[in-house]
Amino acid sequence: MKEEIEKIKKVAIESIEKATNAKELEEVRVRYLGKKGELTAVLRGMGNLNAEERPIIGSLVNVVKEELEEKINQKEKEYELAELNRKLKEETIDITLPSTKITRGSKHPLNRIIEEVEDLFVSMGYDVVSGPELETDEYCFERLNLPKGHPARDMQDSFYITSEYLLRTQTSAVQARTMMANKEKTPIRVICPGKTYRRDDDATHSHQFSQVEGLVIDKNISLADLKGTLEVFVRKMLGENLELRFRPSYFPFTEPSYEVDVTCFKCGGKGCNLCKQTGWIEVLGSGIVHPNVLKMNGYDPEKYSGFAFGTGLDRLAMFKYGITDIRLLYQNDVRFLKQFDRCDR
Ligand code: 2NM
Repeated sequence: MKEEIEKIKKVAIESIEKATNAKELEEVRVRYLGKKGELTAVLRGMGNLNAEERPIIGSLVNVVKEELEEKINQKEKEYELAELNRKLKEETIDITLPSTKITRGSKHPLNRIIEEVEDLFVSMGYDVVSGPELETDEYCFERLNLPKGHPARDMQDSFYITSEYLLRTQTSAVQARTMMANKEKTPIRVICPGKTYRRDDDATHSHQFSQVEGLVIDKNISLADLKGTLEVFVRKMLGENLELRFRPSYFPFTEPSYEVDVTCFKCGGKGCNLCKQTGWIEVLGSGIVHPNVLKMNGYDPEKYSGFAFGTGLDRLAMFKYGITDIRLLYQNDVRFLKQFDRCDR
């Protein structure tokens, strides 16, 4: 019996050593230590032994079992370690390699300007409103005191779609819509930024350009309100120390009307090529809303008054960022756009 056990042990150890993978090792485990295994069979056959031999053989089988188990476990660990080493070797990544660059877009200079203007006016209690780019003759001209036959309505200067519809030539149409929608509700404080269209195309004019117009209507609105507002606007956008000059002008929708000049921010007013030696640069149109405009859009000019202003956002962006050709703002050439990647705002 003893020899039989020693023989099983010897063969088992050989099988363990010969096993080349986890599957073979498992087969060895089942064959010798499993429920139907060879050593288990020896334990079962112990019924034939006498009382003296029984504990000796029993403990021998158990010792052999433990020994084999340990050997199998050890070999199993070796496999695991080898597998781990294989994986570590195969799956290494070179963390010193340069990473794939994520190319990031940048905010368009015009959108920077629009957001800056919006933030400023919202901080002064204005709403930002928008309207259709395809406008009717009625809102683009008629309700803004530009009757039929007015030179600004010339077919040569605008993109007419039909005799009634055209691409808006200025955003004032949105303000006429705002007045009509509110009908004597006051105050109205709005700015309307947006795209506008005219038949023009050179280094300083694009067929599509961007404007912002502002409108305030309330009781007792005066020129002083207009001046103060535009001073804040111009100084916040172009420089705190700049002076404004209000030059009498003419717009059909305002009376009186002013063009607003600002101290040349390049030469400080001394005269240079940018200001054509005048020391001033024209930046805004403005005025007191014409009584006809108030009347036509639902406000009694005896009770209410208002001011309005408008400016080109393209020109503002060009001044601010030193852009010399307006068309660059609309060509979306990444070599141009990339340069605004690191602007502080
Ligand atoms: C400008 C200049 C002057 C203006 C007028 C109006 C409205 F709706 F009240 F009639 N909106 N915008 C206005 C006035 C626009 O742009 C150069």
